[in-house]
Amino acid sequence: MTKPRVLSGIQPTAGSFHVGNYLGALRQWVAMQDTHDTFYTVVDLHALTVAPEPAEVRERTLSSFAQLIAIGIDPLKSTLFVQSHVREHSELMWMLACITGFGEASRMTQFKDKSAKQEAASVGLFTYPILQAADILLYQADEVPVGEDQRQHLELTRDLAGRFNSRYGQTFTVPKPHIVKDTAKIVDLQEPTAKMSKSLPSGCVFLLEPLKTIEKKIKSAVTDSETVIAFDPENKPGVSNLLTMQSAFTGTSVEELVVSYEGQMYGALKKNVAEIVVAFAEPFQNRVNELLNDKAELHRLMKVGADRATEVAAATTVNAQERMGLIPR
Ligand code: ATP
Ligand code: LTN
Repeated sequence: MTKPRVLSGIQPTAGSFHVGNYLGALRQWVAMQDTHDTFYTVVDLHALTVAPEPAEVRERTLSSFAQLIAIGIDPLKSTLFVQSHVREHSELMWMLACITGFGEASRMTQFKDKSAKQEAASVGLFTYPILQAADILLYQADEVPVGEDQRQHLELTRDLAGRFNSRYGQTFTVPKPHIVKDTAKIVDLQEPTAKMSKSLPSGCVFLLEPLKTIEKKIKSAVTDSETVIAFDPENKPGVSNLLTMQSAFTGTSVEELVVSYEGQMYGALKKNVAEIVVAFAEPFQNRVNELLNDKAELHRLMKVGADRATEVAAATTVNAQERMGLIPR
């Protein structure tokens, strides 16, 4: 039996991954390695959409690659690669752009949010979801593990795959999102109505920040004016978020945790969550440093991944080109 294929990507847009990325998506990436044929990519082309400094792109791409390995992505089990190393991503994107409606692309809420925050949004930011569709369709992925915020991009990917298949003949697998409900949205520690995000750093726990800072951020998390530890994301978003985090890191269900906290105050919950996250971050940080100290080995692993990814991506691209009427070289 062949295993179902998985593809997912993460942008190298911050110096460090955060707890939301880990619990919402990356944890699933690690788990799926045993049950799926997994392709994971650091999407550096996507990072260019907001015109970052070149030195920053380089450094963050290397660091993201190292962080993925440190988190548990095994380059022997998974095809782990840098997006720009496989030129087919850009090539397929163009073909998909030509079957995407302008109005359809204009409805993407992440573009609306991100462009509203910028002085001048690029065309690249606008076409970002089409590049994402190419990432996924090149590998004939069956499933795409992501957080809730990516659902609309997955819907577009499915529409494009279906449209291409019906217009030009069966070419692409139509992928499904793999969104784990319980941790699909980790909220900000200071503003529990917003998702935890690197753009709100004060309420975001970065896995590579000093352990003392991690502890401090969690211990000063916003809760509410009650005193009972209960799970109620509507009315007690801060407390519920901490319970979700503890449950996800330890495997103990939220219900069991709530029972175990009976009679205790918020301070106890914060102290435990801080300890648990620090215990996770410490060995993670050591491993990332080790990996970043051996750049030659990192580059070797990048090449292994890129070679393996290219084999699959090139076959899909040639097929799609022929179907659209482009003459093979
Ligand atoms: P930004 O800070 O610009 O919103 P980000 O921190 O969300 O970006 P991405 O690279 O967009 O980082 O996300 C990587 C993965 O992590 C995606 O699959 C996304 O769905 C998931 N993710 C990000 N933030 C959260 C969160 N707060 N809760 C759950 N999953 C999340
Ligand atoms: N848009 C995603 C990152 C991303 C991705 C992908 C996720 C780019 N290509 C392919 C899954 C599959 C994000 O912002 N988190």
